[in-house]
Amino acid sequence: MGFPERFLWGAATASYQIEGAVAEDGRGPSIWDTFSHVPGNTVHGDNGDIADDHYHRLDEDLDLMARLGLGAYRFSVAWPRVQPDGRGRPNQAGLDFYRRLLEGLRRRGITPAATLYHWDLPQGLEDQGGWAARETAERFAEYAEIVARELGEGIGLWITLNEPWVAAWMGYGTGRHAPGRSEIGLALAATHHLLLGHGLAIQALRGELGEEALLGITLNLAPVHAHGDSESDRLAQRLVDGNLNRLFLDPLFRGRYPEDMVEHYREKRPGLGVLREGDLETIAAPIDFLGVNYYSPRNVVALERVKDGVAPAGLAALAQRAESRASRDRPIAEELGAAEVWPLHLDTSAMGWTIEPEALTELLLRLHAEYGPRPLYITENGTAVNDYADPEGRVVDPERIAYLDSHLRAAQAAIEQGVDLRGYFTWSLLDNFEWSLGYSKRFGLVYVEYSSQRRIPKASFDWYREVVAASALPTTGAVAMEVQP
Ligand code: IFM
Repeated sequence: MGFPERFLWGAATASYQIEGAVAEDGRGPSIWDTFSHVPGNTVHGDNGDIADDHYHRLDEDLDLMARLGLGAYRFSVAWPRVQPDGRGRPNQAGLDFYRRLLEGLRRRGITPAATLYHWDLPQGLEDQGGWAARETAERFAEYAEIVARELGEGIGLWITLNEPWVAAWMGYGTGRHAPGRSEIGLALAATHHLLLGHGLAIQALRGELGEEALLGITLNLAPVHAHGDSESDRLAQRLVDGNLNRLFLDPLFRGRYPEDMVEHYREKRPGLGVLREGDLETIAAPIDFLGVNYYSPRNVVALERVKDGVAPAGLAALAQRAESRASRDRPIAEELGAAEVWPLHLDTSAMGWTIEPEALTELLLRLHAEYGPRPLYITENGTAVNDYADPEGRVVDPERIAYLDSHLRAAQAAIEQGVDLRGYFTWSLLDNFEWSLGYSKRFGLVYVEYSSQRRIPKASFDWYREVVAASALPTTGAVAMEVQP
């Protein structure tokens, strides 16, 4: 199976998850430094102080990218390296790190895809209210302008925000992510200010880079499936879809918030009451592509159908599974009258997420039909596996190969039905700091032995290298894998 000509093959990472060097060259503290150092906030008390030590191992990691044959590399710029407390003059030593990265990519013929915000808000801005405050959106646009001016040349794709849903709803709604605040009214205000920050940043980037630059945003999106056809199941499905998908897609592409969401959250303060005249026009400014992060769909029933923690037949509910996402997202779903469930016949990843590749086709077709047609990139897709280095020092991960293979076939099915999908970035190049789950979950094509920082390319690395080289999947469908002795 072939992919369109010039299809961009990539891998993705994010600053706080890999860089380490948190106090070097003038970097200021971010909300994740603060949050991860509070006991109880992360598994094993892990933090990003060292992470993959990528800051000091840049050349080695660039060589891995070249060995993989990547066409593009998606990374994020750490705002607190560029502006240590989120405002004012840029820190040249911090920018120099990204200059070295960009130069290394250029020499290896790899297109940089830069994300401006992947959750490491300067702590100084959080102290002034963070994303719940309008000022943060304005500061973000200034930071975007600095990055465009100082690093702009040679960046192929610009992504303003990564997964604003997670930043707003996990950071300000459930408190399971930094900054650890937990009020739905704040999550709504953060949603609006993140989107406003995106719109203002698009203006700043356009002004600095001109019409040629390719500008977009990355959302975490997923089909939401109702398991049951009662009116209350369907309502639960609509509201969870509204919160996860439409609350972001509608303002970006239709210039308005969905009516059912406005209605449902009317009583929450400050909520969407922070909206001012002209904001929606700013948010809906034209962009060149949408970045889609997809891992797994959501399966829901009406909350009232989960009795004493037990879900209807064929499904499991939270009490029957102690899975990470369930417990982290639960307050959001419950407030919407929904319970997340797991169809028992489906495989799950080491994250406890169901593996349903056909939902990726469904998602891409929906975006094309309801919010497009427009150029799309899958800016993240991948899976966590309980990887380990065997006694011979190899890491063999057939589960990851099967996941990537099936999801790339699902992407291909969408392309064949007319979706303008232009590229695919797997998450992730390297095992890394998985936020509140610390180093307990491994998503990389490259295994990182944290005690020594040794990198071991996994079997999936070799498999992906061949896919990238051929710009095609193996024809058999079965995953053939030879392990080199
Ligand atoms: O590790 C994260 C990433 O930072 C954002 N998208 C999902 C990944 C896996 O949970």
